[in-house]
Amino acid sequence: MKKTILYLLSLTLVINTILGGCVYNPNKNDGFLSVLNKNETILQAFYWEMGEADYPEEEKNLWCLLVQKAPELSEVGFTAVWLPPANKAMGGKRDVGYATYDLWDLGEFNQKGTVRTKYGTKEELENAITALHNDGIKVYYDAILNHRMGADSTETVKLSLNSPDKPGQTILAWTKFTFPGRKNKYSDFQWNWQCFDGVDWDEKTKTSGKFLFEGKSWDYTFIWDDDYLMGADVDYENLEVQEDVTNWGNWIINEIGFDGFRLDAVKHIDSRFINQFINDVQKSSSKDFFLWEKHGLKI
Ligand SMILES: [Ca+2]
Ligand SMILES: [Ca+2]
Ligand SMILES: [Ca+2]
Repeated sequence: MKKTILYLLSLTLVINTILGGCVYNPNKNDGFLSVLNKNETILQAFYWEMGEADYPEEEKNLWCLLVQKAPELSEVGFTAVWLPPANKAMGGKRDVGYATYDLWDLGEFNQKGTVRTKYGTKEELENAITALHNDGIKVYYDAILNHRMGADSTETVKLSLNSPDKPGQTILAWTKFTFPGRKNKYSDFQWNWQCFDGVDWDEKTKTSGKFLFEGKSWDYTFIWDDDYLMGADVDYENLEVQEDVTNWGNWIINEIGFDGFRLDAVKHIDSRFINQFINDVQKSSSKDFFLWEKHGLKI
């Protein structure tokens, strides 16, 4: 067996037992957790490392590597791969992908100083999905929906009297996302402070805190008052936000070809929206798509 495959195997998250109780199948009428077929095995096809200096040469282009390795992955028994967040993130091509900037940019537009993401271009990603499917392997998207980072510009925003920090004061928040490189392709929705509940940074005074915007309230989460995690926290009570993110989910499954999602930080996202997102995306597709959250899906 080749060295690279051994290396990938060493990174494998074999979830037969780990995830036994954490899988949600929206097609099940009972709505309860279902258990994976015991022969299903997911490969976590990436690891967390910032920068490029220490990345092995052959793994600098993950999407291309997966095209090459698809037959071997199938041969050794993997039935699915968990890919890293494939969208453009704040740190451009050095970003592992969790600092979501633009969900609609899968390495296609010159944004954040690069067209490609850390893992390659959109075309290379689509080639990887095709190759993996051809070898009978399903492909899951690591969806980072809780927050946005790397806004294109700031806005002056008044804080709620209920804000944990600086109640009633005004801050300068990084909340304006216009995606100038994408030029409204796929979606013409542009984000401003009203798409968020709050942020953790005041650019005016260069201070950090937990800032809740005026007229906003933290979303309803599984654990009370657990909405805020980091960055510009998305307001899933905003109907336009709901529509754009749901459209994106439909696109990822039906146009790009993914077979499911790993939902990042789902306990920090409005539970009502997550339920609706799952149901809407499932309704849009004939696939029985797959969902999980690393620490247990709480919906
Ligand atoms: Ca809210
Ligand atoms: Ca949140
Ligand atoms: Ca929120």
